[in-house]
Amino acid sequence: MQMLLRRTLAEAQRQHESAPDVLALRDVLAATEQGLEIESCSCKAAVTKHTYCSAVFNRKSTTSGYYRIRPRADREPFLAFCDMSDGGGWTVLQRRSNGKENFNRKWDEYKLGFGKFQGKNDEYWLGNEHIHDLLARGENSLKIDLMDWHGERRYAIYENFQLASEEDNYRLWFGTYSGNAGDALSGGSNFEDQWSASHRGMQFTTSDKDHDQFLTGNCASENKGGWWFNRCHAVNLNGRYYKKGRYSGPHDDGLVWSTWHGTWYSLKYSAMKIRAPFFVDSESGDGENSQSR
Ligand SMILES: [Ca+2]
Repeated sequence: MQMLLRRTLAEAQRQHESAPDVLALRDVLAATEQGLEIESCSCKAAVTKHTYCSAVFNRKSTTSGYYRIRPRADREPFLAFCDMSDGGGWTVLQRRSNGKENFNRKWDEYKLGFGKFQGKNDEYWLGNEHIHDLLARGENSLKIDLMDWHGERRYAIYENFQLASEEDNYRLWFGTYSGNAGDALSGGSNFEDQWSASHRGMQFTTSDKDHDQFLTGNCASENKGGWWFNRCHAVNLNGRYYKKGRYSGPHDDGLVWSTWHGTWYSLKYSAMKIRAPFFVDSESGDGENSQSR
């Protein structure tokens, strides 16, 4: 089986087959070599075909929806939304779209994941443990899709997105930025902002587990959601969902991407999604997201 896959992969690469096909084969091969399983299910109506999730992707025949994936053979499979638009092959880690889900939650809920895994716009957090396991499989790019209350869309891509294990409190790492939303994860344009608000190298903080750099308080308590807080943030996609955009209050606790609309504007939509960098190189990243599809 592995021999056959290797041969097929080599053949595909020789013939410059489309990136998704090559990647799919590479993933399947890697999975079988590591003894891992990647399976799919027909759990909900959104899944119309029995196919692999990120492993087997075919732009023409694969449908976005919830698939059961299993990055580690010694752990149970779990549901995640596979975004087959926007170049395809994306595993969605987080989505905000309507404010129906409560994101002001504790460590264990962020660890294991929460939300609704049914409709294509349902809000959820995949879970730090699942995200860590997915990222441990190989290099990944993170793409963040954003939309404001006028329907305008922006995006940010970060290469080499990584998450440490729980022992290191899911410490965040990411590489080079590209996109049109601004490099808010790095904290903003000036040194002072970066010192206080860059999320690079930060551990995850929730209201019940404080690992931020804010010595006299807890950023997650102030900002109503778990995140890789510094002192405190330039980005908080897990903040409060305000239904108008501009908001005010004692803390800038909205769904924030500071380099686009500032910290006192709460966005209408966000999605965090990952895939192998091979895909990103072959696509320019058009800023689209799957929300209207
Ligand atoms: Ca603190």
